[in-house]
Amino acid sequence: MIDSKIAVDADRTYRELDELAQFSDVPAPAVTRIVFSSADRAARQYLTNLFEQAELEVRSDPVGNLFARLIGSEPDLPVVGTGSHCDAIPHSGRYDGTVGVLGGLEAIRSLQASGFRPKRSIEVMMFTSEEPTRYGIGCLGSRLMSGKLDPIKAASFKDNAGVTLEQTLVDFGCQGSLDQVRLPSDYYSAFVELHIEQGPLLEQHALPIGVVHAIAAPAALRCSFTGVGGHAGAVLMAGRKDALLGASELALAVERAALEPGNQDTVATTGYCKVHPCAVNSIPSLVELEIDIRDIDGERRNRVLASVQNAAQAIADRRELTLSCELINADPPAKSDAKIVAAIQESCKTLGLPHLDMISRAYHDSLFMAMIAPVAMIFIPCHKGYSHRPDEFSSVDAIGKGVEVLAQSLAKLSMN
Ligand code: HGY
Ligand code: MN
Ligand code: MN
Repeated sequence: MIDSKIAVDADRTYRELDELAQFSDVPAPAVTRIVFSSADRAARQYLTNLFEQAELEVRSDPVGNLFARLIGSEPDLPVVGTGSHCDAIPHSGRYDGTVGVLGGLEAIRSLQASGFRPKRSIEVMMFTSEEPTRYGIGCLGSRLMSGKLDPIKAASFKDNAGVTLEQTLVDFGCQGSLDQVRLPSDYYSAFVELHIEQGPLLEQHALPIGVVHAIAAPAALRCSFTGVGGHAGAVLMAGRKDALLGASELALAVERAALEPGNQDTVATTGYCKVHPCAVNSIPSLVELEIDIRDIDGERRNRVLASVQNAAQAIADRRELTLSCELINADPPAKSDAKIVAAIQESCKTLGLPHLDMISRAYHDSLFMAMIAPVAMIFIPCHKGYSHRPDEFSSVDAIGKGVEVLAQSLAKLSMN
């Protein structure tokens, strides 16, 4: 039987979140921690030290996913997993992802301290490269674990400096080849991810816990327009082929395409724009955009995707620009598993914590873990829903409650 009050040390976790935030390429309160950067390397070492201090069995795989396991009484059974990511997009916050890694560790430590011995081993993970910053595609580590990303294709991914993932992994000291990352489908019996909501609903409803029933379907496009460069003063307006004007029209077309279905669950963003040669007195000859399109309804998302691709071609034709349009990813939405949802809801009840049943508009590694295991997510409130911003904030109380629910849920699932 599980003790209803497993003592979680939320203050310790909060301190660790602040310590982890120091590993950043920008000054606090912002955090920038791009995968395989020196800040990422320092963060990984920090986490490994904490995992080892907790006497967990620690390993990393060829793409740098970290695993820390509390061995159960029946160690050969499929494992109960938890975890999230620690990479952070430029100028973002300290709680996105990290709450799921350090919160998962704290849940395990609190179970250990309570004397609870799981039947199934419980494992906390840190996924490599959940953010798309370096390679343009999110969830690199969990995609490879789920078998949804071809390891040969992944090895050839290049960053903005033109360095392949394969070379970066060698330089970073990762061992093995990417085809060894894929997990067997019975590796996990359950996977539960704790994460800040990255939306305002829990705070608006003054509720401490969200139980996630589905994760929206993300898609990303890379579109580049090639025009004709030239002197900003000497080239007359007539006949110009300005690549940035084509890109600007496309960004507005992306907004129109997202609004057209008239459903709040359809969102699209042009978050990346690279202009060449990027000089005030030179006509842009090449502009590259990255476009993010999501919806909880996969079909509706695909219609928006198609309309953006059509708009891009029409703009290129009308402005006599050359278009290249690459689909980076178009993933299906994920549904949580009813059993895992029930375990989380029961844990909330045991702890007397009201919860909100909700969907996740952000994607998470659970989107891909859902392809190889029954998953669900636990959300905690963050201030005004702010995320991917330096003023991202979640309180020690909110995090403590989330870890308590996680600990109870992991304990339940490890005894099934
Ligand atoms: O973009 C996302 O949804 C996640 O935060 N990477
Ligand atoms: Mn994020
Ligand atoms: Mn995240």
